Amino acid sequence: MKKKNWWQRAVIYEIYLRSFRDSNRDGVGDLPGITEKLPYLATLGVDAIWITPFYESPGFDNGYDISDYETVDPLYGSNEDFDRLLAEAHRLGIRVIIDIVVNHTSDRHPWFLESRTSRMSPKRDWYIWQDEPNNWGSQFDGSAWHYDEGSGQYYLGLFSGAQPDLNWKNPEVREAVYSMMARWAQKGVDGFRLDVISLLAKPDVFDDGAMTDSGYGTWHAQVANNPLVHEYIHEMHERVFAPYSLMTVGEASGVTLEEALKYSAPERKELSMVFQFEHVGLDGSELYKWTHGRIPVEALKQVMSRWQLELSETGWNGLFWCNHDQPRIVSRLGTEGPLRERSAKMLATCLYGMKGTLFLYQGEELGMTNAHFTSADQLRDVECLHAYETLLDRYPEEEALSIVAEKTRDNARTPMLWNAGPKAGFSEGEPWIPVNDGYETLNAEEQQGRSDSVFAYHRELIRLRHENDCLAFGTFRPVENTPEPVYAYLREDPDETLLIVCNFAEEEVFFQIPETSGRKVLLGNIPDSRFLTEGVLAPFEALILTRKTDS
Ligand code: TEU
Repeated sequence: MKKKNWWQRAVIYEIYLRSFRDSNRDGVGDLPGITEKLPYLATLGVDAIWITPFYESPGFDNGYDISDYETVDPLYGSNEDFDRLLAEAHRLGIRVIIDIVVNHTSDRHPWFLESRTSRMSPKRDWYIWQDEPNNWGSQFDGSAWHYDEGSGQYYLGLFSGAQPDLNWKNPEVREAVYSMMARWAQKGVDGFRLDVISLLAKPDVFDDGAMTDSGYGTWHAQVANNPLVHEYIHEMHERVFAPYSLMTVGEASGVTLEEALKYSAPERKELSMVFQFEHVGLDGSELYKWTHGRIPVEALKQVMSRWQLELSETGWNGLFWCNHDQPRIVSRLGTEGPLRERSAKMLATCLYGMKGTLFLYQGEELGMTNAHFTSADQLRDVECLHAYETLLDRYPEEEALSIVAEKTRDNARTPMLWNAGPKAGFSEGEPWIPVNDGYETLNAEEQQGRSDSVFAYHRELIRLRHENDCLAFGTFRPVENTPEPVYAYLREDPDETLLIVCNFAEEEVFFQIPETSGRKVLLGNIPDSRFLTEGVLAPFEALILTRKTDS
């Protein structure tokens, strides 16, 4: 087996802490809840977990607004609970990646409380203050500039007023962040998921941005991937990532291929990889997702192949369909109907077949669907609550609700479905967000007991990623001119070639290519495939076909 970095053939399981498992009946998931479920993850076979923020926070954005980087929020447990979780995970051979938010803090963080006391505060320059706002809008609500009455200036909060942006130009800020990160590394964490890392470097001058429908200008072009960000990340690498051999993945929405290459090329010593969002943004636009749009399969194929071709040899890809900000992939690209499980397996095959580190989001291994919210009082996420208000100005209530229900981040955040018991085994209390319907049949316990479940299929795919060198490191090559719903590509190394074929349609498709000759099935999602014999792909069929090179 080829030995490279552990994370290159890894499957990393994202845990949305609030919704994974509640151990103390308060309706909110917690760290002991994760520890309790580690054996489940060991059975699935994942290499690592990524835990969403558990630090002290007012909870405006569910923890992505940190008020103390070094203390576990009592809602989620204690620092000792974290130590126990880390030790137990390591004992089971599961690495732990923590999610760190250093573009902004909470407005309750002592640094910000100090900064806002006066224009003369020694921490004034730790954040970004101006006498006048420009036209930038924030991600969650209104202007990106927030007035502070006490000191008579505006501060920048690209996401919200509750999340003031740190001033990365200030070396003291960088120093404070690096030493905080190093302390987590000393505890033994194996890596970081770095929230909105592409936004760290702000321009020298804040010009108005192009106006959007929201009535505000955009900041994206001026902020994202500003050249200085690479210097900061390189410095972070020298100070923290290299000394502790950490794996890092930076969230970089809107990142171009060129930029992703800079972040992830090993010789630049920045990050292990980034998350790019082009493929999951195809049903809207980077800046506006509130429509009924669906992801067009043809465009999806183009985008995914391009990232494979241009990044996977010289940099590295972070592969994902789902995370805590995205609606469920089965609802977006598969079906919630009778073929739900088959479509979930097809989507998994498509992604696991690619080259890069694979990120699996809780519940995806069961083929969990969107939540189907039917009233606004079921919604929790700050982003969608604001969007809903805005949509109500434009659409009748029913339409506004149906758009929000389809695209809200809450779709990913409903409780993990553990079993057929009360509240799906998530909590013995009242969950903070409603549990999806249908958990009596769609749950982890049921799937663990069935050899043809989505869970069993993911387990098999994970095993293959670990054992098959070609799947891990083989070169990617798309098969050209396939019928629209068929995505087919090759993975090639000197000993073996793999052909991955996925039918994204709910209909049978006829598809014959010379590349199938001499191949046998390594994995497929239906029992009696007619593909090799007749060139017929069943609805949502997927296959991994192998051919060994003659020696
Ligand atoms: O997300 C950053 C980000 O760009 C998201 O706002 C994304 O565009 C949006 O959710 C898509 O609808 C990160 C975190 O993943 C997210 O949960 C936080 O709310 C955000 O940063 C602020 O910290």
